[in-house]
Amino acid sequence: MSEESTRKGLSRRDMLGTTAAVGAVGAAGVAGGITLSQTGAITSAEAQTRPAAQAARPAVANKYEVKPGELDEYYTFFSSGQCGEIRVVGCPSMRELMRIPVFNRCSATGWGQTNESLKILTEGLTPENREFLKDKGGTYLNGDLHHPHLSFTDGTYDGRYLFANDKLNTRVCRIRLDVMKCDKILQLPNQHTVHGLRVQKYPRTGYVFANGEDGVPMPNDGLTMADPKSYRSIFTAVDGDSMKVAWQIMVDGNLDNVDADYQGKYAFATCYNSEGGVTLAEMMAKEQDWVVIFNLKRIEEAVKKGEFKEIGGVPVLDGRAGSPLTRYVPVANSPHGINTAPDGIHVVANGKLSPTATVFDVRKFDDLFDDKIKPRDVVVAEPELGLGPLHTAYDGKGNAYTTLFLDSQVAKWNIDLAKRAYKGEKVNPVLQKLDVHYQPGHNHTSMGQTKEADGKWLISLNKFSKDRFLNVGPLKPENDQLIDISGDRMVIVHDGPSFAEPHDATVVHRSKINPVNSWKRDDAFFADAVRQAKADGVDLMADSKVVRDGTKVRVYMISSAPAFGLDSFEVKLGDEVTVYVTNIDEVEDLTHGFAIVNYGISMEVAPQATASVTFKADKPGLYWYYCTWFCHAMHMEMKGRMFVEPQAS
Ligand code: CUK
Ligand code: CUA
Repeated sequence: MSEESTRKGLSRRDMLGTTAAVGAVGAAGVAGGITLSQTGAITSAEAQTRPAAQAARPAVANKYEVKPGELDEYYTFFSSGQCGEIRVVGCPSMRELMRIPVFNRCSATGWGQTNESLKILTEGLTPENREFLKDKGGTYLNGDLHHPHLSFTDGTYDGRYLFANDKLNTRVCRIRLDVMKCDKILQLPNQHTVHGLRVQKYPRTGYVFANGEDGVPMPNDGLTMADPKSYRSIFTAVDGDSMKVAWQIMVDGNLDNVDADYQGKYAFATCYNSEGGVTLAEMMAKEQDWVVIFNLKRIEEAVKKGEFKEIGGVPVLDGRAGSPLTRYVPVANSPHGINTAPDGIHVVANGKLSPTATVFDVRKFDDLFDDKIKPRDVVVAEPELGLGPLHTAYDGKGNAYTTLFLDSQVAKWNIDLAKRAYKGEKVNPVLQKLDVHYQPGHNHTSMGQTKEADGKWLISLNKFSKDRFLNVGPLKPENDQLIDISGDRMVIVHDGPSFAEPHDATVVHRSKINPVNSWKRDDAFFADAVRQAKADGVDLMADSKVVRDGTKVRVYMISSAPAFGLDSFEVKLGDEVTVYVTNIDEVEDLTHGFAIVNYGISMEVAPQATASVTFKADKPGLYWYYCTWFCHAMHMEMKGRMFVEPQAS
């Protein structure tokens, strides 16, 4: 079967008439071992060698050098895939500005160790997994963060939140953009993995849509697991304000990527496994899969009327074939990304195993749900773009940019020309193909996922960097290439290596984001610490003292460069110790850290924040604690001693 698919892939390439230098580079066995990837050589529709390409380079229209001290025009929020964090990168400099730990453990900030982060990492777990993790530290230590998307109001970013998925442990996170910290993590019941994640664009977010990629039995208790016919894939709408599941809906097939319209009426997802297969061969068997469209108003009404089953504590509706809540539109084999254009009308599903993209007109969806037209009648174009179309971005000027994974190219094409070609006119919608290096997955334009797409920058997130950077051994970085799209031709202006992996990104104009410089004392992030201090009669901003409560010891100290409020403190063997550090410095950028040597404790305390950590004092002796964040000329001296008395209390 996989040999057959290889032949299929190659014949598609031959059919397209591109020059395939097969196997020269890139026999990396991607796409789950399909040898299709062997076509991932340096090939070009422009048939250029690299020096020639440089000679033929059109003038760059955009300024892309950001001099020392100058600020970038855009924030780029990169997911980090299997690293489990968010990375904030400036565009166009592509300088990394910050990392926001989410599903990973972070040595620098103590994310995954501080009480404040552990609360966020544990409170949203499902009951079964809370039980499962009971003796494993209470939470997962890893994740696979694919899709970072900002909250919308009225079709554009409102600067409140960023949402992202964890494909590994079926979670959705929310990041507050005022402090650039994660404040909520929700694990979805009934569902197995969250892959595609997008948000409601209108009137606001609103819903966060989360695709369950793989089907499992419901309930997944081991009693019926051998029969794939009992597996169900689930689509979830999370309420982005409360971070609770609003509703779930069961579908046929599986769910890959998702997007929503600009009218607040529909969400739509690609399905590459309409077969319900459990092996590669089975999943690729049919020539056609589909896009499933969700009618949000009808779903909300059905929830109101009680037309659901409550499973795992949430309402689950049935959206399988024949349901009034969904429609299934057939598209060519194994579609992947689905992207709504800034015109608010067109939606593109990218073919992956088909060299085409399928363009829908959302204005036709009402008629489809009223059964006035047939599913395929919502399709208005199906341009042939090249091999392995995965994701599409837009410039707001009617053009689309689709990544071609197998061809290692970006295809620029015009939506209107594609529609005319679909109607039979002899026009070629493809305007340019640009080599990228190599094997692009997602791509993103500046503001391109909003109605304010500005057509200035395109970032291609390439899965392979191969020879583009100094060799760092068998494990190589990926390559995010910055492309100037402001002129008629796309021009690559920057290569940016990044470690596993720049999976997806959102490029946001800086005017949309307004982070603070220091924490507000009434912030919910450390409200528990404030509450406990109050109960102990401690003023967190002024007092440094030890409060004993049986075998529980609470150590409160302020930090003010270059000293902690306590030069030492004493506990007894076996005590449960909680250290609360409050950074009373108000100076911008003056972060302290608190770490205890050989106790494995380390955390960040940003200006005006309180951070806390709880541990068992189960090792007697003297342990120095010190400040990990360089804060002062006397930073090395910012330390103290923890005495753990050998006699238990
Ligand atoms: S999916 Cu990976 S390239 Cu997770 Cu966004 Cu398309
Ligand atoms: Cu405080 Cu270094």
